[in-house]
Amino acid sequence: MVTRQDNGTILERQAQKLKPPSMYLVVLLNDDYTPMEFVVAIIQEYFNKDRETATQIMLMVHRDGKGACGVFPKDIASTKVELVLTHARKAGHPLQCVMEEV
Ligand code: TYC
Repeated sequence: MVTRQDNGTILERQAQKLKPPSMYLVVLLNDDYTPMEFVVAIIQEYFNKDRETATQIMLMVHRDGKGACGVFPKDIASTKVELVLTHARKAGHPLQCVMEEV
């Protein structure tokens, strides 16, 4: 952004610094072993979806190989990925969950 002031260059740098933080999609990946019901429960618990929406997302992942559960700032996305993976491993399922910069 260019402004009509003597110190235009400085103002331009400030505008760049103030751009909003990147957002990240949290994405579930399909596999052949994790039970559908487990995935639905994960989506409800960690992404605050109702049962119907969670089922639709799970079926999309099952059909297309991957599906987004939500978009969050970096630290929140990262925490959700860790919580989902920890929950899945404790239950003995190979469910994969990743984050992608939007
Ligand atoms: N494909 C799995 C099955 O048939 C279900 C599944 C859905 C697994 C979504 C992972 O992220 C996933 N049991």
